[in-house]
Amino acid sequence: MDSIGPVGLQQREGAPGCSQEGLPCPSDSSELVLECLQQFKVTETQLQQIQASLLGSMEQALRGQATPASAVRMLPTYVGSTPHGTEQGDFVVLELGATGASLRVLWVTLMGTEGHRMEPQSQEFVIPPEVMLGPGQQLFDFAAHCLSEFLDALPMDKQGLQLGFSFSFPCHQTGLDRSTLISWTKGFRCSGVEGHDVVQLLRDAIERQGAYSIDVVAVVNDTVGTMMGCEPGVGPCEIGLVVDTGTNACYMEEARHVAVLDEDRGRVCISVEWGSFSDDGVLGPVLTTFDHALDRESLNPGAQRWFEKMIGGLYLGELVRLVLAHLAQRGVLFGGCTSPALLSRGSILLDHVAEMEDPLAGAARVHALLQDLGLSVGASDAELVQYVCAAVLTRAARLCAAALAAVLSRLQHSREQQMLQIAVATGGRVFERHPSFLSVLQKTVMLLAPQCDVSFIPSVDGGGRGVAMVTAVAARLAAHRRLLEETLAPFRLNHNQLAAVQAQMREAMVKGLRGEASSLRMLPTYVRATPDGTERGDFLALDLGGTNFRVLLVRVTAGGVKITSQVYSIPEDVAQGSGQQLFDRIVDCIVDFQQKQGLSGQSLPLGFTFSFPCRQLGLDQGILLNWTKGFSASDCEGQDVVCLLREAIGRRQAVELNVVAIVNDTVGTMMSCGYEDPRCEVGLIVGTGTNACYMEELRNVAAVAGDSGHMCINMEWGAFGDDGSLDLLRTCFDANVDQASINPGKQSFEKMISGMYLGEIVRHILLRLTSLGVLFRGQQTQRLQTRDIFKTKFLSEIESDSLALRQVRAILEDLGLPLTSDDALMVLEVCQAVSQRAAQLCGAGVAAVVEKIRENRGLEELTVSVGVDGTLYKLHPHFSGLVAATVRELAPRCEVTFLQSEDGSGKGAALVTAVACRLAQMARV
Ligand code: 0WK
Ligand code: BGC
Ligand code: BGC
Repeated sequence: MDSIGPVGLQQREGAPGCSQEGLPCPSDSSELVLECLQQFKVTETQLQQIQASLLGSMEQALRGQATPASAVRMLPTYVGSTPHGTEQGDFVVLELGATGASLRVLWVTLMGTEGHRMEPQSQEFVIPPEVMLGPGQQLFDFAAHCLSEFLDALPMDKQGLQLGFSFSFPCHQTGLDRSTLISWTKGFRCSGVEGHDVVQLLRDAIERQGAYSIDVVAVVNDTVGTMMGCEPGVGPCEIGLVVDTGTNACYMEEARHVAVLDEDRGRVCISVEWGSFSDDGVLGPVLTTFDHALDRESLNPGAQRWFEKMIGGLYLGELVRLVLAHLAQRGVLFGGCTSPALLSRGSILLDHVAEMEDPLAGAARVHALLQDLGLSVGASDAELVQYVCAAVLTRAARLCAAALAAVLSRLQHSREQQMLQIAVATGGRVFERHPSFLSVLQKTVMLLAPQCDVSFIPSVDGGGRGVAMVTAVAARLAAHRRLLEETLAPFRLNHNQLAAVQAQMREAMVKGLRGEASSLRMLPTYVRATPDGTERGDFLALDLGGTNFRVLLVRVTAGGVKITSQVYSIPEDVAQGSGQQLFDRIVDCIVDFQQKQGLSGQSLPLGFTFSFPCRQLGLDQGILLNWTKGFSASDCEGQDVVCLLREAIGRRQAVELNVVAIVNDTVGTMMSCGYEDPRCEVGLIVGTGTNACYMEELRNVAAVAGDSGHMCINMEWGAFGDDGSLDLLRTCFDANVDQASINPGKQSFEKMISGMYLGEIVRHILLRLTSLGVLFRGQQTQRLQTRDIFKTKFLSEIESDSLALRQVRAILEDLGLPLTSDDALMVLEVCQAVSQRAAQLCGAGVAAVVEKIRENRGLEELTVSVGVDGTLYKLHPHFSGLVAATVRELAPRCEVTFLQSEDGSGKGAALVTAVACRLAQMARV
């Protein structure tokens, strides 16, 4: 294979185009040809060096380390799996760039696993040179024209056409249907395309053509189409190798090794783009003067791409021509005579080389072809010319083998496999036309990658079927994305919808304050002022209604507030048991706390944060209107809970407690933050439940006598919309959650916002998307059918920016959900949609409150602070930011500061108690 033998030569002195040098004798000619072709000989060592350097460049690019221009690009293709064989449907495929100056349109019918294989229908269109070098719009219009010409001729129904675009140039893909051209190769150089999304350019051209509505759902590199087109029976090909006008390969890489993708599971197809490999260090020694000459006159001189220019079919013919011209000018061939054709670029094409190289018909063809080039072919010329063809071809095949061996080594690395058995799908006319190319390639690969058992599977239709496979997958994913968008659309609230919620809430506030029918009860709390800093003393505080029940000792001194607290649990059976049981449990905890804090026997003033709707008749009187948040203890609703507590204390011997105040957690939170910031006049809770309170003008509070001063109003906005005013926004998922709750029809606003419900809303959406086949391959799992299995805290975890998709998958897998990376992405989007709606609705509520305060005071601008507490608000990565943004949008004349309460509302309850004690003190003196 390495040795190239000599044959006889003719002589002609002084004729134009003939060399003036003395003509060598025949035997010398063949020596001279051999000497000339020597430089096309690439040694095994050189091939191993090229293999190693290419492998190094591949791994550098995978790690996302900036690689010099002359390296491979390693471009992710968003193809994550080899075909399942389940793909079905009719697809149009447009191939541009694989075979140089022609494009091909195919109609491919995939029959899935059951059906037999249908032969694609196709048509090839030659691209005029001025189109390959002209404005990009012209090229894409030409493509759209060919598409409609092809479809016109087809008898099929052409509704809902889905197209896969095989675009064989280096592109940065950001999705299966989004791909930006990096740079043209292979004789193309249209303007206005590099740096642009070629799918959009094709969509625009099809639109301009206006003949057919075609949905371009996928763009694929030809190597990927070749790999995906591999006959399923043969076993999945995991490498796609193309040698046509250009050359390139793709392969299935472990996703975790691709730095630009935050994936840790599964595989992704990488387009190596080895055409741009030009490491002078290892390629310099094998580059010939002919390669340099070819590069100088190429469309992209110096663009390096040495590798492609030594292997790609667009260049092989030219290399042969340059060698023949050189040998002719040296008098070694064709009697030392050249011809204008021999001296003109591109006169020897890939097909010519294939014909001339053909061991059977070759010699005769050589004569015919060279005569067509105006050359007089001597006896030995034909054989010498075949040597030249074989030398150029052999080098190309061996270099290609070195590159393929690099990919095989990479696969051995990434799969930690010593022995690798793999199938390579091959495509391109160099394979089809030059039988020796594959055999040289195979032999050289066995030499360079002896531990790899490689089978070469010629692609049957140039990858058209493979592109249709990818298009089928893309179509399925696009359909899933559409179903996801349709499902989540009702959660995407626009400005007008939010402004409507704000206005409806404002209206409900006014009606509630007037005591008219309203879903907002607007309950007076008998807290008339926020703390003024003069409060002092030790106070006990209870905090019931959130995630945890807490007992606190609050010491208020001149130096500030010192809190000692203990968290106790309220088991569900107690929260949903008898009222007596619940309040006895509360007193047990108090006694336990007093013992631990050495307070036994002391009767400290006690403030009771009771986070449920209570109609207060005074600071220490609160009639429970109805339970919320999973509480339903009997014999409490309609009762004064302060009495219930005192009765429980009474039932417990030797316990003295002085219950001074009952406050809602919103009020406690406002007071607690108001102690630090006197502008804090609003309290907001977004935790298990949600609610808000604010300082209203007493004159506006019909239920309480007096026209001056303020009264803190507990809005109980959780119930907003219970009158149906939110029905336009409520989704079927909200209805599912409401029906399954222990208080259906109640707390509508709360059930769209708060932590007790968001996880359930997400779970119901996931169930729907699974039933639509969009998620988890349509497999409903027992786990996902389980109530409350999807905790709201998962939303906070899944949506945290620092969490890579893989961690999202880990959370979901712990839930026993069989998911793919696309599934994880969709679950993330579902969580985002649900939490975003919750935050926006909450923001619309706060905007209504601060605007009310501003207008109450007839102010142009209002500066106010809002004290906030609640696990969802505090832990969710984006919730607080979205609330603030919505308030800025809906209440632009209010400067609102959100203060996260550090000590919870227990401190606030103690401060309310302290104020009450101070006022009582003053009243006594
Ligand atoms: C902490 C407060 C408490 C309130 C709770 C709400 O001290 O009064 O009820 O926040 O948040 P959750 O615990 O329901 O998330
Ligand atoms: C392109 C590749 C393509 C190869 C084979 C090269 O010029 O950069 O994207 O796969 O040709 O067609
Ligand atoms: C209760 C409110 C409470 C809110 C936050 C709601 O369910 O009705 O009273 O403020 O939860 O805890």
